[in-house]
Amino acid sequence: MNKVFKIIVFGILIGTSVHAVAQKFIPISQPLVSHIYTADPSAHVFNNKIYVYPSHDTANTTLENDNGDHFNMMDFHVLSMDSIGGKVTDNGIALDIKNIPWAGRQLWAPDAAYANNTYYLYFPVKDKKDIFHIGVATSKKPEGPFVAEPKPIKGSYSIDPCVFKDDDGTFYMYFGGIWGGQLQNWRSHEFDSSAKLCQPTQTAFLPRVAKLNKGMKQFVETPKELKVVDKNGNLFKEKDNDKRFFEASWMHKYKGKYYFSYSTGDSHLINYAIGDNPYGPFVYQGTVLNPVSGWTNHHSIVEIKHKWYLFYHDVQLSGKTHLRNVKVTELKYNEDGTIQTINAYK
Ligand code: FUB
Repeated sequence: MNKVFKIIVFGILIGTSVHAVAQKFIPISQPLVSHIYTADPSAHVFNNKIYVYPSHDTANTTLENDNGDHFNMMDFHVLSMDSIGGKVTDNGIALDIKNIPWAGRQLWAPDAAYANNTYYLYFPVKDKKDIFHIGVATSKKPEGPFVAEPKPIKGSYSIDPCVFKDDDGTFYMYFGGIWGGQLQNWRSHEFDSSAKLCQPTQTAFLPRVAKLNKGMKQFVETPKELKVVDKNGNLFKEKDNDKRFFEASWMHKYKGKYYFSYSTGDSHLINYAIGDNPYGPFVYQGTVLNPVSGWTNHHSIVEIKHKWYLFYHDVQLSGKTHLRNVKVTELKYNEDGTIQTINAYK
């Protein structure tokens, strides 16, 4: 464990917030924009330009709780830039919750994809019964504005979609998140409002994956569990909360291998596991990003002009859990394909 990480963990143990501890250190990168609060950055390169699809955090009076009610977002803005370190453009409102016919509240972390001469924006939002599903909206331009489909994707549930295009052109959606993300309510393919979180010795909840159809607006299969296992092939237990999946799936491919990365939520890490195909199993490798200031940790990993980058967020601008700011830093691989762990503070 490096020094900064040890101190942050110590801070958590003695009850000091991650923010208060991390704030004493110098951030390795600065917010991409500071005129609005942004989080959960899903980055893509479209037409040689970098597009970042973040959540748009807004100030509200909702009290902070474990369900994440204080993350009460109302719209999306797409950010774009020609190069890393270059000028960042906020392209204005790309999709407003009031234009999503089935939406109730809380527009959470989105992702985007390009196919069929169309840009697709995927987003989780609670429906009018307060149940998260994943929706899709389309545009002819990567920055939108996007037009939402009248209903959520059939068979979708929970939060944090990541849409990954494999080399053969097939698209897969990875998704799910426990606690406020409601994955615990979907042990079967029906919502169970009485469902409970796992006990410490039970096998932890697993992320989900489903292949998308050619039209990009439906699954072609019932979502499957994605196995993340240790080096002996064992699934993690809930008590292994510094390793098990919590939310914020991301998939990328490096030298022919599939890298599934995710947030561990209440232990605040971005971890990763490697597999040989899009469905896994994925073997746990370690940590991509140590805890950042704020409670949540959420990321994307993208290749841009032969270098790899980690997009992430912290709360440098506000010091408040639900008012975050997106950032980017370079990500490096070791010769054996493992990822060099990033500390967001010096
Ligand atoms: O932004 C709301 C939620 O916080 C996201 O969906 C999670 O991944 C966490 O970052």
